[in-house]
Amino acid sequence: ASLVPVQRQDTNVRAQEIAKSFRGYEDGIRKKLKLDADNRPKVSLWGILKSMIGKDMTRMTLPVSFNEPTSLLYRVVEDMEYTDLLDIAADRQDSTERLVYVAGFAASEYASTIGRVAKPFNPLLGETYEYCRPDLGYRFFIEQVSHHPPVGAAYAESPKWDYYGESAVKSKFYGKSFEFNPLGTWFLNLRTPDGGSELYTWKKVTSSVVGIITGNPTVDNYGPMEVKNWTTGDVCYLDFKAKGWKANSAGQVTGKIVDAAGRTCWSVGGRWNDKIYARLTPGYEADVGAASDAGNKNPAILVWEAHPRPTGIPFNITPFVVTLNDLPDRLRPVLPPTDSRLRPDQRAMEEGEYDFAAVEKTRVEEGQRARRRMREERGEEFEPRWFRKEARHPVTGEPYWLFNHQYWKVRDEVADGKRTWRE
Ligand code: CLR
Repeated sequence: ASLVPVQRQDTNVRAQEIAKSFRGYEDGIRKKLKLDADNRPKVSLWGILKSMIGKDMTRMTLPVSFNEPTSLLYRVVEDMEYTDLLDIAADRQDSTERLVYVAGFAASEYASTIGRVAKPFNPLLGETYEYCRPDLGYRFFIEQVSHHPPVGAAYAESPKWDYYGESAVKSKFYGKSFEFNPLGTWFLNLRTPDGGSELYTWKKVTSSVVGIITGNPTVDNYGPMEVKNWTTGDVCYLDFKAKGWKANSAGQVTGKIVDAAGRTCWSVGGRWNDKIYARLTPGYEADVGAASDAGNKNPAILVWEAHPRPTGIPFNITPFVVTLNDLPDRLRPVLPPTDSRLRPDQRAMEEGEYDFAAVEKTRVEEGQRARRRMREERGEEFEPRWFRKEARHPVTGEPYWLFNHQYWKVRDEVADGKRTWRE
């Protein structure tokens, strides 16, 4: 018998497999954009939007100066900024403690929304994006599988976990606010220290832009979130509170973890724009936060803390987002022609060439319409290349996008010079 614990054997094999995809990322992450300041023309959001009440964002034509140099695909990868929480979760012996960190991860996905009142580019049908982090040990892949409504299907892999799901957002402009309601479920497969694995799911809360009429637009995130461990039956209930009138009311999150027997074990609290704490509260629920903690025998533990947000990065993006649209010379030859990094309009936007970005955006979107007409003439339906819609998830029973696991295999062969992406 081997002395290596089961999970360690398995994680080593996975780590080696994933590391094959790191070819092209040898130069490390990008620290800076070419541009020092974005100089976008300042236009009033309300001036443009007031005639569009009741519409959803996909039906609006907005000047390109309302865009940021990201796309809806990039906005999904942004969720991967704090995957260290998933690595921590995977190493915990106790399932409720694992849930503390998984829930912390789910809440961390909102930190980067602050100050980002700008429209990401709409991905083209069949557009793909890959993102590897050799330093953090994961690879991520997403494909735009539907255009109307826009849907992206994603699959991320790390030695100790897989994270997958669909990003489909219903949006509506109400005048007072612009609401973004994510519909898809996110799935997390976590490999536990005993060699087993657990399935967690959650759905995203609502994002909204408020303060449009008063000329001070800000992003808020609010609503209930249920992070469920389907394997053990533990559930974390989080409540993202809508921002009130008080200046310091933004970002509040409270919640609790209840085990399969219905017993509360942890209380959770903090802010999605700052820190999340948890406190062991067996059989009861309590306030959590550094301040409420003096003299408590179960002090709150800091679960998550937002990375610093240096000012002065163009478009108000985060340092993590700066790394996304990077196209190092070594990566270019292994990317498929569908990769977002090759989109000329997004590249032009990032480099401050707004007029050129607008021209290129129109051009690539016309190409997309031509391809659709061609399919219609031939009586063909678009089929995603890397995902397939399944009617029932084996555990939760809901429809979901099944990754065919071919992308990274094909990429390896392309990198070895054995084939091209088109074959
Ligand atoms: C929320 C989390 C989801 C993915 C997602 C999709 C659409 C995003 C939304 C998130 C956050 C808010 C968002 C929205 C698209 C446009 C909107 C970025 C990331 C901004 C704030 C709207 C700006 C106003 C325009 C009219 C200029 O998993």
